[in-house]
Amino acid sequence: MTDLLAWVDDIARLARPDRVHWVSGSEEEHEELLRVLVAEGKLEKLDPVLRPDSYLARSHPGDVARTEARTIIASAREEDAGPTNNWADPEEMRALRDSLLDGAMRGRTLYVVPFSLGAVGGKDSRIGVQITDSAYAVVSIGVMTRVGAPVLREISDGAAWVRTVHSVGAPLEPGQEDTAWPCHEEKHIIHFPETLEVFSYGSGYGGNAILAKKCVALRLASVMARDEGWLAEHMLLIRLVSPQGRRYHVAAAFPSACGKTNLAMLRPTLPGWRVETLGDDIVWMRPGADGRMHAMNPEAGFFGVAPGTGPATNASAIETLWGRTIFTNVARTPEGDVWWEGLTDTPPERLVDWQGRDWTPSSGRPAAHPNSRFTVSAAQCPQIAEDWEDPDGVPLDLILFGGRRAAHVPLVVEARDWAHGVFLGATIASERTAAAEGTVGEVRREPFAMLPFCGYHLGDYLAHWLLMGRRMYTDAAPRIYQVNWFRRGEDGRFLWPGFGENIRVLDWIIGRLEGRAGAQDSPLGALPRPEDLDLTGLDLPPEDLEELLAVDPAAWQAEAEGIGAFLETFGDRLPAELGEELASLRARLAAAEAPVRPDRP
Ligand code: GTP
Ligand code: SPV
Ligand code: MN
Repeated sequence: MTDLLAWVDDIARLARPDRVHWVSGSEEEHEELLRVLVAEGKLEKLDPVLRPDSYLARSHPGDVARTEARTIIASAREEDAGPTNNWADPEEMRALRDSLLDGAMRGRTLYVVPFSLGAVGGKDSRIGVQITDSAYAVVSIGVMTRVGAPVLREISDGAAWVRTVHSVGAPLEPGQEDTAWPCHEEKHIIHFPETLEVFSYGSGYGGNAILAKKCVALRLASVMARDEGWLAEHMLLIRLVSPQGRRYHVAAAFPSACGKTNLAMLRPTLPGWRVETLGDDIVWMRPGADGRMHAMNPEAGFFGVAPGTGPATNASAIETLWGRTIFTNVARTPEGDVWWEGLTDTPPERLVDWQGRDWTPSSGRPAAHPNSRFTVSAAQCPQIAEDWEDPDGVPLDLILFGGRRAAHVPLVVEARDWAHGVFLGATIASERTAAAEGTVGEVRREPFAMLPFCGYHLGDYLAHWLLMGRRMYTDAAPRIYQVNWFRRGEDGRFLWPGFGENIRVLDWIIGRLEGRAGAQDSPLGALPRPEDLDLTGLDLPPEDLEELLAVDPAAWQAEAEGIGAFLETFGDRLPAELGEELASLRARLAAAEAPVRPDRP
């Protein structure tokens, strides 16, 4: 506790805020912060009948997503950050931090936010403290994690904790008027993996500002997990209940804005199936004494993508957002409710867009920002599992890897074993989305959906995954599959209906686990023949289905080249098993002369 007091004192002396506020985590405090944010013009209160206790924030147009180019792993040795991370010298970064923090909080309040990832006191939970000068960040952290007095008690009882400092970098001179979204053009998201510290400067948005999320629960936690023998992953977590009442626990890694929240809240279209939500973005898992992998969601809320979320695609999310929600960068209706592309088929005639400008359907620009988000407590999800906060977590049966791929990658592929599954995870590629700055649509490798989130050398990370496989009994380890909901036809439309219909793929996978579903082999791994999928009631043209299940060896030879070039960047840190997996993929592709087409029924 004296450590904590001394640290807060040090930062306060440097940043020179007007006042220091220790966040208690009480409901009254949360309400008061929201009230102040409204009074300061930083949040707009939505209509209390249409959207009770809900708020809208509009960000600065230059601060709308994670800034990967400004995200740094400042490990002592450059090679420990690996080829996929930006590295900088930790001593230089400490000096930069001190110079940026100098007077950075003048005219503002310094909030001290103790947070717990996982239930407070849970055996696998982790504690951190975020210092921030953004009240918006404070209320967001309060939704996304467990915060306040109970966490402080853990710290005073001697629990270890990680130090994170966040400043929007916009001090106020006496008499200077504040802006609705203070931030700084210059942004730095700096991680110190050896000392488990984060310093974030200049941005108020999402993972740049809610440091418990990507900075701690993934980048720092992946380092802790490597050292302690567990895994910190960018995954959703669900319980799938079959028509026979059998329960399966499924984790799935898809890159940002590639379908985790949607799969986490799946409403199956096949009768008898049920999905219970456990988490939508981050999973911590560890091999247990029973030889199985045990998984838990360290978060307490959802920071979900708004566009595309509608009653037909994700009815559960829509119900979750009934009220008590903070929306950021969505559009507002004249009645004081929210709107975004995909919420309804036809847009309202008039809106105020995410930048506060008048908008009509003929404006020729989206009303909501493509990376607009909702922040809401997980407890509000109508299908949340009743034991979602259980610190023991759940035993994992299945792991899915996926990305957004318009071409080549089939709907689903089965891994032969753990090493092959790790190869599938390692070689996932995906079209870039608006969740981070960069060119939307460009295909890049996103191993394990962790490219921007692994806090150490990705080659070592792949070796760690292989090691975790050896920490489980072979028959008890989760089975691994690769999926792709985003295959497109030549005309650009999605070939697979997705969303609730994804249960048909899960049904096949569970059928494989239960030994009742058929498959055919392909150079990539086993995949279903058309007759192996339950397509009852689905109006899917046979030629689309054929395309979804086809493997084109020529295209895949080119893909294998790309995979080879990517894996080579890991040099001697690439585990030999993955080189062997690639060689065996190439051999299987060479042996398959004609395109592998599923046998027609
Ligand atoms: P992050 O919060 O950034 O990590 O994103 P996420 O992986 O949780 O993605 P999310 O579920 O929010 O989906 C992102 C976008 O993809 C939304 O616009 C969804 O409507 C869309 N989407 C999700 N699932 C599917 C699907 O099965 N098919 C299609 N076509 N689109 C989908
Ligand atoms: C993601 O980009 O994967 C997110 C949003 O979940 S953020 O928290 O901003 O990283
Ligand atoms: Mn995410």
